[in-house]
Amino acid sequence: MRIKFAITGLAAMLLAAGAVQAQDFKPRLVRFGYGLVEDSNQGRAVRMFAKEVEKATGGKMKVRAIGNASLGSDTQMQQALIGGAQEMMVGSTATLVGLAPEMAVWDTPFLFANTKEADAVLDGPVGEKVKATLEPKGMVGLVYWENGFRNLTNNKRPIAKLEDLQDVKLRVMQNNVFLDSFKALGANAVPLPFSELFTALETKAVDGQENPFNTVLSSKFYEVQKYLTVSNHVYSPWIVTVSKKWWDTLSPAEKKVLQDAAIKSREFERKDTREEAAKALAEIKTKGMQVNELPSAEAGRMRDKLAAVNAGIAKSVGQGTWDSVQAAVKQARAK
Ligand code: TF8
Repeated sequence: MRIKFAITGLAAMLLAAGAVQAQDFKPRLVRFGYGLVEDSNQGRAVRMFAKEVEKATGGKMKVRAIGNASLGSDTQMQQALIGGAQEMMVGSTATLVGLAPEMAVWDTPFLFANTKEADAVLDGPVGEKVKATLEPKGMVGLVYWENGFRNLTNNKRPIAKLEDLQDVKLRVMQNNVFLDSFKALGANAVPLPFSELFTALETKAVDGQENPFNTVLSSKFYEVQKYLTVSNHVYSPWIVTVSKKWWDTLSPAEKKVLQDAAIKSREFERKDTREEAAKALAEIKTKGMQVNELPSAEAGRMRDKLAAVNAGIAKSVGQGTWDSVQAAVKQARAK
């Protein structure tokens, strides 16, 4: 009798535990879109995130990683998230500026001197505050990922001084800070979605572009670009976002799984990106690109030219946010 009772009790307990789990995790499909190719730092991190979520939900929540901008450019995917037609994406904060103006603060040229500063500021209170501005717009920001410091490539000439940017038809992200920055530097800046960039370079519709080493490699820009100039002119991050419409249908346990997996993916992604970037320059050279470093005096001249752009960013993100970011950078730099 006793044993039977114990067994029934155990069975009841197991059933109850199962019921809790079934309630916490509904079968769900997460379409997670991104713009780069599958074999890229972006693709690897999305797949890592997918595995984490599936493991944590016992396979209840399935994450389908959809790369190559197959679900659309960054801005198209953002609209799909807002409308609830797509659950998740990762893309540049720069492409969110039209919706969430404060994101423009991350496009400030020469804002961070190194990744330590970037991590501290983005993961700190002001990074959180800027991320939170997405919610009223219909998206929930989970974490920032590293895209990397951006460098110039083009087919006209090595950029050894400010004047070398003159008349270079340079593709920029679809964002006024990038447009204004490169116009101020004398380039002929042309905004284009990333998904159209390779073709634009190949057909010579534009002469050049700017992106981190990792992307120059993964997107094979070396096939259509001759010169690479190490300029590190801006660190403009990626951000992982969720459809707010969909987020609101999730249980607290499901939200926690996504948040925890996002943090794990951030650590994985930054490490992976940095390891790849450290080896990238040598590989870019073997692919035949001619590489030069932008002399620091010339970077300084560029900074001077960008004073008015910086003032414009401060105005559009609000002086409070601008000052908080500057203070956070200063604090990180002092550490
Ligand atoms: C760019 C960005 C891209 C990202 C990516 C498609 O140049 O650096 O890497 O937007 O998510 O557009």
